[in-house]
Amino acid sequence: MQEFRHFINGKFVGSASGVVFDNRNPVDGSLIGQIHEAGPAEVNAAVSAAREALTGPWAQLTQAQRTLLLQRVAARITERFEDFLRAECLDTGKPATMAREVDIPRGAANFTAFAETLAAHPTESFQLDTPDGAGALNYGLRGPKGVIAVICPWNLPLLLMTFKVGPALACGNTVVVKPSEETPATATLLGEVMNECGVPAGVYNVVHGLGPQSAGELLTSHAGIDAITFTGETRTGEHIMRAASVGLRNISMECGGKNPGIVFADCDLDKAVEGTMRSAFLNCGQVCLGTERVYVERPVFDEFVTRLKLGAARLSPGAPDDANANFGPLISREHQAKVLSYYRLATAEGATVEIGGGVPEMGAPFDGGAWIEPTIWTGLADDARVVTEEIFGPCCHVRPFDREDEVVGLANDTRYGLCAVVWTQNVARAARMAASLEVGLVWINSWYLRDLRTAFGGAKQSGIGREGGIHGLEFYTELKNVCVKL
Ligand code: NAD
Ligand code: 6OD
Repeated sequence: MQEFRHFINGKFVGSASGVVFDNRNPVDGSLIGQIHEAGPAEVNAAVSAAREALTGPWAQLTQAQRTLLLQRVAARITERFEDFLRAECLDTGKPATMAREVDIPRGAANFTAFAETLAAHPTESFQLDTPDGAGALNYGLRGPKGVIAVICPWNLPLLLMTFKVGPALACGNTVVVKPSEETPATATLLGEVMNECGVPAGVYNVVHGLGPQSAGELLTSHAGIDAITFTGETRTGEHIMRAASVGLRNISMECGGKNPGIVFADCDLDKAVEGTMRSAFLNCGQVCLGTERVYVERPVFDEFVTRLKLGAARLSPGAPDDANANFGPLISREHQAKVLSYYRLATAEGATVEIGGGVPEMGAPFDGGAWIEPTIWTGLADDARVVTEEIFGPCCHVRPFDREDEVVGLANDTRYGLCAVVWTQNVARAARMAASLEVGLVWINSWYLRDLRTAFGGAKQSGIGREGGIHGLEFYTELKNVCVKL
C-alpha cells in the first residue's frame, strides 16, 4: 500500500497530526494507499520553504539557467515516463493509451514550452526625447510575483498541474501545489524529479488534503501566498476568490463549462461525428473543454444522431492496461453518483435517451468501480437543468437548429464561456461564428488542438485571466516600469 506524503523543502514528510485519508482506484474501488492530510503545520512549513527559496540559489539563476533546469525536469519526466504513466492511470483509471498520448507528454512539454517561450519574450523599451536633448530610456522589468499557490483538479492531474507550475517556475516564482484529493500521485512523483534534477529545495512544494477547512483553504488563505492559480469548479473558484481578497492577492482561474458543439449541414459529417465523439467522451467526459451541448443543423440532424450513437456504442470500457479499452471509469463513486443523478434528471425532464443512461455491467473484479455508460439525449427544453448545468461526465444533449443567428443565441445562452466547437466548411461562416461566440477558445473543425504558445482561459463564469505562452506573464510576473534619464 502506498503512502502519499507532502513534499516540503525538498523532503517527503508526513502530517504532524497523523491524519490520513484513503486513495481509491476508480477501476475497482480498491485501496491504492493513504494520503496525509496537511494541517496548519504543514501548510505553514511549505509556504515558509517557498518564501525562503525566493531569495536562495533559485534567485541567483539567470533566465537561461532556469530554462536549462526546467528542460532537465522535462527530460527526467520523459525518462521516468512509465512511472508517471502508472501513477496517473492508477489514480484516474484512464486508458493508458490516453495518458501515454496526452497526459504525460504534456506534463513534460509544459516545462520546456513555457520556459523557452518566456525566455525568448522581449521586454518593452522606449526611447524618450527630453528637453536637454540627452533623452531617457523607459523600459519594463519583469520579476517573479513570489510564492504561488497552485490548486489543481483531478481530471488531467499532471497536465493541468504542470500547465501552472511550468510557467510559474519559468518566471522565477516558487510554488506550493495542492493536488486534488483524488489524484495525489503524479504531483508527489514530481517532487522526486525536482530533487533528481537539482531544483533547489523549497522551489516546488506539495501539500495534500481536501479543499474546504483543509489544505486547500489553509493554503489559499495563507498570508504568505502572493497569488493563487486555480483550476476547478466555478463554485470553488468563488470561495477561493473570497480568500484571495484578503491582502488583495492576484488570482488566475480556469473553471467550469457547458460547452457547445455546433454542426452545420455543410460540414464534413464524418469528421464532425468523430470530433464530437472525442469532445463528448474523451477521458469519460471529464475534460473541462468537453462538449455537453450539441446543436446540429436540421437537414443532417437525424444522420448525425444515428452516427454519434453508433460511435458511442463502439466505446469499449476497461481498465487502463486493457489494450482493447478506450473508455475508463469516472474518477470516483461520489462523482458517479452525481453523474447518475443527472442521468435520472434527464429522464425526469423529458429527454429521449438515445443511448446509455446507466451503469455498464462490468463484472468482477470491476464491480466496485465508478463505471458509467456514455449517454446521448435528445428532446430536452433549452432551460432543462441537464442542458444548462455542467455534468462533467460522458454525455451530451443533441438539438436541431435552423439558422445561424439562432444557434449563436442558443450557444451563448449560458453563464459559462470556456470553449465552443464549430463544424463547417464555409470559411466565412466559421469566422463569423468565432467572432460571435462568447467563449475563450473556439475550435473550427477540430477540438483540443492548441499551440502551447497561445492563450488559454474562459469567458464569463468559466474563468478569470488567460494563461499559456506569454499570456501567463501578467499573472506570473510583477512588471516594473523603469525610466532612466540619460
Ligand atoms: P473542484 O473545484 O471540486 O476542486 C478543485 C481543487 O480545489 C481541488 O484540489 C480541491 O481540493 C480544491 N478545493 C475545493 N474547495 C476548496 C476551497 N474552499 N479552498 C481551496 N481549495 C479548494 O474541482 P474538481 O472536481 O477537482 O474538477 C472538476 C471541475 O474542474 C469541473 O468543474 C471542470 O470544469 C473544472 N475544470 C476546469 C478546467 C479549465 O481549464 N477551465 C480544467 C479542468 C477542470
Ligand atoms: O491543454 C491545456 O493546456 C489545458 N489547460 C487543458 C484543460 C483541460 C480541461 O480539462
